[in-house]
Amino acid sequence: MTESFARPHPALTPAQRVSLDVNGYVVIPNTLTSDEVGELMEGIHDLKRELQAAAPGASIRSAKLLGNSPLHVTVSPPIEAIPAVAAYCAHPRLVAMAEELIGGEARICETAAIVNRRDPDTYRDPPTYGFHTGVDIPFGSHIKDGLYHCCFVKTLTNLTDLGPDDGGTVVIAGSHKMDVPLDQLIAAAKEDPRLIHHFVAPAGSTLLLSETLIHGTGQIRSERERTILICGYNARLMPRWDFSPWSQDFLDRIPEAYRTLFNGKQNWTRGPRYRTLDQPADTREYPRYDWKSLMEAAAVNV
Ligand SMILES: O=C(O)CCC(=O)C(=O)O
Repeated sequence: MTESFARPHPALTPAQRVSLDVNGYVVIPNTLTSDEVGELMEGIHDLKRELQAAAPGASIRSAKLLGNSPLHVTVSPPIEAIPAVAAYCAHPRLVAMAEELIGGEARICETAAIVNRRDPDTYRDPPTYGFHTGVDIPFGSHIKDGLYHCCFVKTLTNLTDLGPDDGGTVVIAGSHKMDVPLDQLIAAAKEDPRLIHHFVAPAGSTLLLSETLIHGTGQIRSERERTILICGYNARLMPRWDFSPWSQDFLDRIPEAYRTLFNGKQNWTRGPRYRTLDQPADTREYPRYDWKSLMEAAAVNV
Protein backbone atom coordinates (compact mmCIF):
# COMPACT_ATOMS: atom_id res chain seq x y z
CA MET A 1 0.00 0.00 0.00
CA THR A 2 1.38 3.47 -0.89
CA GLU A 3 2.06 5.79 2.02
CA SER A 4 0.15 9.05 2.12
CA PHE A 5 2.31 12.17 1.55
CA ALA A 6 4.30 13.38 4.59
CA ARG A 7 2.93 16.29 6.60
CA PRO A 8 3.42 17.82 10.04
CA HIS A 9 1.65 16.65 13.18
CA PRO A 10 0.53 18.57 15.09
CA ALA A 11 0.44 21.53 12.73
CA LEU A 12 -0.61 24.16 15.27
CA THR A 13 1.18 25.43 18.36
CA PRO A 14 -0.67 24.91 21.66
CA ALA A 15 -1.56 28.63 21.68
CA GLN A 16 -2.96 28.45 18.14
CA ARG A 17 -4.93 25.35 19.17
CA VAL A 18 -6.45 27.14 22.16
CA SER A 19 -7.38 30.10 19.96
CA LEU A 20 -9.04 27.70 17.50
CA ASP A 21 -11.02 26.00 20.27
CA VAL A 22 -12.14 29.22 21.94
CA ASN A 23 -13.06 31.13 18.78
CA GLY A 24 -13.79 28.43 16.18
CA TYR A 25 -11.08 29.86 13.92
CA VAL A 26 -7.41 30.78 13.95
CA VAL A 27 -5.41 33.06 11.66
CA ILE A 28 -1.92 31.87 10.67
CA PRO A 29 0.04 34.75 9.13
CA ASN A 30 2.24 34.25 6.04
CA THR A 31 1.54 30.59 5.27
CA LEU A 32 2.43 31.34 1.64
CA THR A 33 5.53 33.05 0.25
CA SER A 34 5.18 36.18 -1.87
CA ASP A 35 6.16 34.10 -4.96
CA GLU A 36 3.34 31.65 -4.21
CA VAL A 37 0.88 34.52 -3.74
CA GLY A 38 2.04 36.07 -7.06
CA GLU A 39 1.65 32.80 -8.94
CA LEU A 40 -1.86 32.24 -7.51
CA MET A 41 -2.94 35.80 -8.30
CA GLU A 42 -1.76 35.45 -11.90
CA GLY A 43 -3.44 32.05 -12.36
CA ILE A 44 -6.75 33.12 -10.82
CA HIS A 45 -7.03 36.42 -12.65
CA ASP A 46 -6.04 34.84 -16.01
CA LEU A 47 -8.66 32.10 -15.53
CA LYS A 48 -11.30 34.65 -14.50
CA ARG A 49 -10.62 36.67 -17.67
CA GLU A 50 -10.72 33.50 -19.83
CA LEU A 51 -14.07 32.47 -18.33
CA GLN A 52 -15.53 35.95 -18.72
CA ALA A 53 -14.53 35.95 -22.40
CA ALA A 54 -16.07 32.50 -22.99
CA ALA A 55 -19.74 31.70 -23.63
CA PRO A 56 -22.03 32.04 -20.58
CA GLY A 57 -21.96 28.83 -18.50
CA ALA A 58 -18.74 27.61 -20.19
CA SER A 59 -16.30 25.57 -18.19
CA ILE A 60 -12.52 25.67 -18.63
CA ARG A 61 -10.66 22.66 -17.22
CA SER A 62 -13.65 22.12 -14.89
CA ALA A 63 -13.73 25.72 -13.63
CA LYS A 64 -16.89 27.80 -13.99
CA LEU A 65 -18.07 31.23 -12.97
CA LEU A 66 -20.49 30.62 -10.10
CA GLY A 67 -21.08 34.32 -9.66
CA ASN A 68 -20.16 36.95 -12.24
CA SER A 69 -21.33 40.41 -11.24
CA PRO A 70 -19.01 43.34 -11.94
CA LEU A 71 -18.31 43.61 -8.20
CA HIS A 72 -18.21 39.96 -7.09
CA VAL A 73 -16.86 37.00 -9.08
CA THR A 74 -16.55 33.41 -7.85
CA VAL A 75 -14.52 30.88 -9.87
CA SER A 76 -15.10 27.28 -8.82
CA PRO A 77 -13.40 24.86 -8.83
CA PRO A 78 -10.04 26.31 -9.99
CA ILE A 79 -8.02 23.30 -8.79
CA GLU A 80 -7.72 21.52 -12.14
CA ALA A 81 -7.01 24.63 -14.19
CA ILE A 82 -4.27 26.15 -12.02
CA PRO A 83 -1.37 23.99 -10.75
CA ALA A 84 -0.63 26.55 -8.01
CA VAL A 85 -4.17 25.99 -6.65
CA ALA A 86 -3.60 22.21 -6.53
CA ALA A 87 -0.32 22.94 -4.72
CA TYR A 88 -2.18 25.20 -2.26
CA CYS A 89 -4.84 22.57 -1.53
CA ALA A 90 -2.17 19.88 -1.06
CA HIS A 91 0.19 22.13 0.95
CA PRO A 92 1.45 19.78 3.73
CA ARG A 93 1.06 22.33 6.54
CA LEU A 94 -2.37 23.58 5.42
CA VAL A 95 -3.70 20.02 5.02
CA ALA A 96 -2.29 19.16 8.45
CA MET A 97 -4.00 22.23 9.97
CA ALA A 98 -7.31 21.12 8.46
CA GLU A 99 -6.78 17.55 9.70
CA GLU A 100 -6.01 18.81 13.17
CA LEU A 101 -9.44 20.46 13.29
CA ILE A 102 -11.17 17.49 11.63
CA GLY A 103 -9.47 15.00 13.98
CA GLY A 104 -8.84 12.65 11.09
CA GLU A 105 -7.61 12.35 7.53
CA ALA A 106 -8.94 15.03 5.16
CA ARG A 107 -10.21 15.03 1.57
CA ILE A 108 -10.66 18.16 -0.51
CA CYS A 109 -14.37 18.82 -0.90
CA GLU A 110 -14.58 22.34 -2.35
CA THR A 111 -12.30 24.90 -3.99
CA ALA A 112 -13.14 28.43 -5.01
CA ALA A 113 -11.52 31.79 -5.70
CA ILE A 114 -13.40 35.00 -4.98
CA VAL A 115 -12.55 38.39 -6.46
CA ASN A 116 -14.68 41.23 -5.15
CA ARG A 117 -14.76 44.98 -4.61
CA ARG A 118 -16.76 47.59 -2.73
CA ASP A 119 -20.47 47.06 -3.28
CA PRO A 120 -22.59 49.87 -1.81
CA ASP A 121 -25.73 47.73 -2.37
CA THR A 122 -24.66 45.42 0.44
CA TYR A 123 -24.31 48.27 2.93
CA ARG A 124 -26.89 47.86 5.68
CA ASP A 125 -26.74 49.10 9.19
CA PRO A 126 -26.03 46.74 10.86
CA PRO A 127 -24.47 44.80 7.96
CA THR A 128 -25.89 41.33 7.13
CA TYR A 129 -22.60 39.79 5.86
CA GLY A 130 -24.50 36.81 4.37
CA PHE A 131 -23.89 34.89 7.60
CA HIS A 132 -24.11 31.08 7.29
CA THR A 133 -22.62 27.76 8.45
CA GLY A 134 -21.74 24.63 6.44
CA VAL A 135 -22.64 21.91 8.93
CA ASP A 136 -24.74 21.80 12.09
CA ILE A 137 -23.11 21.51 15.49
CA PRO A 138 -24.58 18.17 16.73
CA PHE A 139 -23.66 16.34 13.53
CA GLY A 140 -20.45 18.19 12.66
CA SER A 141 -18.66 18.32 16.02
CA HIS A 142 -16.93 16.02 18.43
CA ILE A 143 -14.53 16.44 21.35
CA LYS A 144 -11.44 14.29 21.87
CA ASP A 145 -8.93 14.76 24.69
CA GLY A 146 -10.78 17.98 25.54
CA LEU A 147 -10.20 19.50 22.09
CA TYR A 148 -12.89 20.52 19.58
CA HIS A 149 -13.15 18.88 16.12
CA CYS A 150 -15.40 19.40 13.12
CA CYS A 151 -15.82 17.11 10.09
CA PHE A 152 -16.04 20.06 7.62
CA VAL A 153 -13.45 22.86 7.73
CA LYS A 154 -11.98 25.51 5.44
CA THR A 155 -8.71 27.28 4.82
CA LEU A 156 -9.31 30.75 3.39
CA THR A 157 -6.15 32.47 2.21
CA ASN A 158 -6.10 36.15 1.25
CA LEU A 159 -3.98 36.90 -1.81
CA THR A 160 -4.37 40.65 -1.30
CA ASP A 161 -3.57 42.49 1.95
CA LEU A 162 -6.57 42.75 4.26
CA GLY A 163 -6.79 45.86 6.42
CA PRO A 164 -9.88 46.60 8.54
CA ASP A 165 -11.73 48.21 5.57
CA ASP A 166 -10.81 45.55 2.99
CA GLY A 167 -13.72 43.12 3.49
CA GLY A 168 -11.98 40.20 5.17
CA THR A 169 -14.16 37.23 6.14
CA VAL A 170 -16.23 37.88 9.27
CA VAL A 171 -17.11 35.32 11.96
CA ILE A 172 -19.17 35.24 15.13
CA ALA A 173 -16.43 34.10 17.50
CA GLY A 174 -17.30 31.04 19.58
CA SER A 175 -20.54 30.31 17.69
CA HIS A 176 -19.17 26.87 16.68
CA LYS A 177 -20.15 25.60 20.14
CA MET A 178 -23.52 27.32 20.56
CA ASP A 179 -26.30 25.08 19.29
CA VAL A 180 -29.03 27.73 19.30
CA PRO A 181 -31.00 28.99 16.27
CA LEU A 182 -28.72 30.90 13.89
CA ASP A 183 -31.00 33.94 13.69
CA GLN A 184 -30.95 34.36 17.49
CA LEU A 185 -27.18 34.19 17.62
CA ILE A 186 -26.79 36.60 14.69
CA ALA A 187 -29.21 39.06 16.32
CA ALA A 188 -27.28 38.88 19.60
CA ALA A 189 -23.94 39.44 17.82
CA LYS A 190 -25.31 42.48 16.01
CA GLU A 191 -26.18 44.01 19.40
CA ASP A 192 -22.49 43.89 20.30
CA PRO A 193 -20.24 44.10 17.20
CA ARG A 194 -17.24 43.08 19.31
CA LEU A 195 -18.57 39.52 18.98
CA ILE A 196 -17.99 39.76 15.22
CA HIS A 197 -14.34 39.24 14.34
CA HIS A 198 -12.83 40.40 11.03
CA PHE A 199 -10.04 38.60 9.14
CA VAL A 200 -7.28 41.22 8.89
CA ALA A 201 -3.86 39.98 7.73
CA PRO A 202 -1.06 40.49 5.20
CA ALA A 203 -1.47 38.75 1.83
CA GLY A 204 -0.62 35.05 1.99
CA SER A 205 -2.14 34.44 5.45
CA THR A 206 -4.63 31.69 6.24
CA LEU A 207 -7.86 31.68 8.20
CA LEU A 208 -8.61 28.13 9.35
CA LEU A 209 -12.25 27.78 10.40
CA SER A 210 -14.74 25.20 11.52
CA GLU A 211 -17.84 25.13 9.29
CA THR A 212 -20.00 25.06 12.45
CA LEU A 213 -18.80 28.64 13.00
CA ILE A 214 -21.14 31.37 11.72
CA HIS A 215 -19.22 33.25 9.03
CA GLY A 216 -19.74 35.50 6.02
CA THR A 217 -18.19 38.09 3.71
CA GLY A 218 -17.01 41.37 5.24
CA GLN A 219 -17.93 44.74 3.77
CA ILE A 220 -15.30 46.36 1.57
CA ARG A 221 -15.17 50.03 2.45
CA SER A 222 -11.85 50.79 0.72
CA GLU A 223 -11.16 51.03 -3.01
CA ARG A 224 -9.00 47.89 -2.92
CA GLU A 225 -10.07 44.73 -4.78
CA ARG A 226 -9.99 41.56 -2.64
CA THR A 227 -8.85 38.15 -3.93
CA ILE A 228 -9.17 35.08 -1.73
CA LEU A 229 -8.64 31.38 -2.31
CA ILE A 230 -10.73 28.83 -0.44
CA CYS A 231 -10.18 25.13 0.09
CA GLY A 232 -12.83 23.12 1.93
CA TYR A 233 -11.80 19.82 3.51
CA ASN A 234 -13.98 17.20 5.14
CA ALA A 235 -13.48 13.78 6.73
CA ARG A 236 -12.13 11.42 4.06
CA LEU A 237 -15.30 9.27 4.03
CA MET A 238 -17.54 12.23 3.11
CA PRO A 239 -18.52 13.31 -0.43
CA ARG A 240 -17.39 16.35 -2.45
CA TRP A 241 -19.29 19.64 -2.18
CA ASP A 242 -18.16 21.33 -5.46
CA PHE A 243 -20.99 21.77 -7.95
CA SER A 244 -18.88 21.12 -11.01
CA PRO A 245 -17.09 17.75 -11.26
CA TRP A 246 -13.37 17.38 -11.95
CA SER A 247 -12.44 15.57 -15.15
CA GLN A 248 -11.61 11.87 -15.02
CA ASP A 249 -8.31 12.67 -16.74
CA PHE A 250 -7.34 14.96 -13.85
CA LEU A 251 -8.42 12.40 -11.25
CA ASP A 252 -6.48 9.63 -13.01
CA ARG A 253 -3.29 11.70 -12.85
CA ILE A 254 -3.35 12.33 -9.10
CA PRO A 255 -0.25 10.61 -7.65
CA GLU A 256 -0.96 7.59 -5.42
CA ALA A 257 0.16 9.36 -2.22
CA TYR A 258 -2.43 12.13 -2.80
CA ARG A 259 -5.40 9.95 -3.88
CA THR A 260 -7.16 10.03 -0.50
CA LEU A 261 -6.72 13.81 -0.27
CA PHE A 262 -8.29 14.38 -3.69
CA ASN A 263 -10.74 11.45 -3.93
CA GLY A 264 -11.57 10.52 -0.34
CA LYS A 265 -11.94 6.88 0.66
CA GLN A 266 -15.15 5.03 0.09
CA ASN A 267 -15.28 3.03 3.27
CA TRP A 268 -16.25 3.64 6.87
CA THR A 269 -12.87 4.41 8.31
CA ARG A 270 -11.67 7.93 8.83
CA GLY A 271 -7.96 7.72 9.72
CA PRO A 272 -8.16 9.40 13.15
CA ARG A 273 -5.46 12.04 13.78
CA TYR A 274 -5.41 13.58 17.22
CA ARG A 275 -2.99 15.63 19.28
CA THR A 276 -2.96 16.63 22.92
CA LEU A 277 -2.71 20.28 23.88
CA ASP A 278 0.75 19.94 25.39
CA GLN A 279 2.35 18.66 22.16
CA PRO A 280 4.52 21.31 20.50
CA ALA A 281 3.91 22.09 16.83
CA ASP A 282 5.91 20.09 14.31
CA THR A 283 7.66 22.98 12.57
CA ARG A 284 9.69 20.93 10.07
CA GLU A 285 9.40 21.75 6.38
CA TYR A 286 7.88 18.90 4.37
CA PRO A 287 8.48 18.23 0.65
CA ARG A 288 6.06 19.84 -1.80
CA TYR A 289 4.83 17.93 -4.82
CA ASP A 290 5.54 19.42 -8.29
CA TRP A 291 1.93 19.94 -9.46
CA LYS A 292 3.05 22.25 -12.22
CA SER A 293 5.04 19.56 -14.06
CA LEU A 294 2.29 16.99 -13.57
CA MET A 295 -0.42 19.26 -14.90
CA GLU A 296 1.62 20.77 -17.72
CA ALA A 297 2.41 17.24 -18.91
CA ALA A 298 -1.32 16.51 -18.79
CA ALA A 299 -2.12 19.62 -20.84
CA VAL A 300 0.41 18.60 -23.55
CA ASN A 301 -1.15 15.14 -23.76
CA VAL A 302 -4.73 16.38 -24.21
O1 LIG B 1 -16.19 35.81 1.16
C1 LIG B 1 -15.75 35.39 2.23
O2 LIG B 1 -14.82 35.92 2.82
C2 LIG B 1 -16.42 34.22 2.94
C3 LIG B 1 -16.49 32.98 2.12
C4 LIG B 1 -17.48 32.02 2.70
O3 LIG B 1 -18.40 32.42 3.35
C5 LIG B 1 -17.35 30.57 2.51
O4 LIG B 1 -16.41 30.10 1.85
O5 LIG B 1 -18.21 29.81 3.03
